[in-house]
Order: sequence, then structure tokens, then C-alpha cells
Amino acid sequence: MQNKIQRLLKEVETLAAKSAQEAEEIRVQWLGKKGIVTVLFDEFKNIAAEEKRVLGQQLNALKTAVQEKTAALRGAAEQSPDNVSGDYTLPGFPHPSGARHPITIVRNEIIDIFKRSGYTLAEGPEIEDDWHVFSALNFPPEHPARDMQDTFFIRQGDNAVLLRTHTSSVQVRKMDTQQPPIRVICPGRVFRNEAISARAHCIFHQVEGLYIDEKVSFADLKQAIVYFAQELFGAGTKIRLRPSYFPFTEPSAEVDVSCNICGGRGCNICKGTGWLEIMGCGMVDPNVLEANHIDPIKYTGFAFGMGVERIAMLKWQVRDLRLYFENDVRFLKQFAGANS
Ligand code: 2NM
Repeated sequence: MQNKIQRLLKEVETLAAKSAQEAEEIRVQWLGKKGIVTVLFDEFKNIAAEEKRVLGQQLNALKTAVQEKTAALRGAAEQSPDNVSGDYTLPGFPHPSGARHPITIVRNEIIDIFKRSGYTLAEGPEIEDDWHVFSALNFPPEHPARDMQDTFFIRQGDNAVLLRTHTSSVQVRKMDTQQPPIRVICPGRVFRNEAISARAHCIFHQVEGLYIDEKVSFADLKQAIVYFAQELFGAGTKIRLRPSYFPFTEPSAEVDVSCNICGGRGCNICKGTGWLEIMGCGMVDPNVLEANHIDPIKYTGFAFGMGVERIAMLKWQVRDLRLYFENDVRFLKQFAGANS
């Protein structure tokens, strides 16, 4: 029986079929109810127990070889240009097309608005050092943001290596290489060691802006933000500024826009206040200019920063920021064709 199996194995290799139907006939001839392999399996039952182990393996190998061969013959016959059995009038298989991620869409929209106002784009590394993320931005040595609780350190100590907690580090690199006028927009991923919730994630996206020139004023900052808010949320959008604090700006403010859901009357999105917080901003602290070799007597500047996930949540009334990271296609599909 062993010899027979070996001979059949060789024969399987030489099998050929001109059509899918021929391939099917071969399959029946070998594997059908009275097929060559089936009969061998019947004979196998009567074989002495000590021979069964080796023979069983060989028989199974033969069966697998026949299955693979007939499937291959059938596949080849179906693909062949001689195969005219298909119905060419049937519609083709649709190719599902992808779409941009909602965070990409909003990020592009924000960038486009600032490009129209004369800003250029700058990008930089996600892995940074202490100087570009903290020291050059007027963070005092004991500032809590430098703490491990907020910052992911790759290496601690004098030559610390860390993941940037904001894209201001890119603006430091810009000030390093260019004297004013500087008008730059910096989008990118940032990292903070925070517990993940519906409102916070340890990785998120920011867009930060910086404008430095002679005689840049707080009024200029306010006008830049009004223009941005009305382009993004619609012509009737109002803004208000609330005093705040950031190490790199003085004075600093938090920016609210009038709630685009209820038109300012108060709803559950704006928690009855009529206002939604969208970003932080301020006049660049003279210490920051000085640390970056820009004359704080000659030049002034403003800066601002926003979280892209937050803006996207407001724009589409998404209540849980985690949806932007899970990539559930049922969620993502809803943004197909949402532009940019
Ligand atoms: C914000 C809020 C306020 C900011 C400051 C700077 C720089 F480089 F000029 F110092 N870049 N970005 C800034 C200011 C960022 O985000 C909430």
C-alpha cells in the first residue's frame, strides 16, 4: 500500500484540467464516494494496527495533496481567459474606499484658516529635550508640568529626553532659526501622562500659533481669534476672553465661543452657559523672547494653542473623545465626505 500511495502522489502532481468542470470531475474521481482516495481509506480499516500510524500519515498527505491540487486546477481554470462561463453583464465588485479621519479633517480645516491669514506651517520632533519643551518657554525649574505625573520621560536627569507635552517646542525651534517677523502654525501630536477618560487622552493633537513682529498688540491677537472662530463656526460666532495663566504668555487668556448648538441661549452642550471653551492664548512673555535670542524691546508677539480633539467634539457633538482613537469603522464612516 505504501508503494501505491507514493505512485499516486506522483500522479497527483501531473493532473491537469482545461476547465473548472474538468477540475471538478478529477476531484470526484479521487475524493468522491467511490474515489481513489476514499477506497484507500476503506482498505486502511483492515490493515494491521502496527502499520496504521505510518500509513495513516501517508494517506492523509495524499488526501491533502489531492485537495490542494484540485482546488488549484479549479482556480486556474476560472481565471483563464478561455473561461467564458462567467456573466460579463453582472456589475463589478465594489471597491470600498476609505475616508479621512475626523481629527485630520478638523486639523486641516484649522490649518487652512490660518494659512489664509498668512501663517506658514512648521513641524518638529515628538521626542524632545527639556530646553525646547520647558526651559526656553519660561517654565520655572519646579513647575508642576515638568513632573513625571504630567510628562512622559524617556530619560530623566540633566540630559532629559521626553515626549513633547505641547507643540510650542516647534515654535522654539522656529525662533532658533529665524528672526521676526515670524508667523507660524504648528500642528502635531502631543503626549501627557493623564488618565484616559471621555474628555482626556494621553495622546492628542494640538495646533499652536505664534506671531512675532514690531508692534504686535493684544488687539491684533483678539482680531486673529475672531477671524478664526467665525471661519470655523460661522459668521455670527462671538468670542469672549477670560483671564488665565500660562508660563509662556503674559497676559494670558482662555477663549470661549458662543455655543453654536443653542445660539447662546444655553443647552446641555454648553452646560447652560451659552459659551464653549476652545483655546488658550496670550502675549508672548518677554522672558521667552529673550531666551530665544529675540529682542523683547524691539519685538512683541502673541501665541495661542488649541486641542484638535476638543474642537472636533464641539463641531460634531461627539461626547466621548475615546471614539477618535478606537477607529471603529462604524464611527469613522460617518465622516466620509465631510471634506478636506
Ligand atoms: C497655548 C496658550 C497660550 C503658546 C506660547 C508659545 C510660545 F512659543 F510663543 F511661547 N507657543 N504657544 C501658547 C500660549 C499656547 O496653548 C493652550
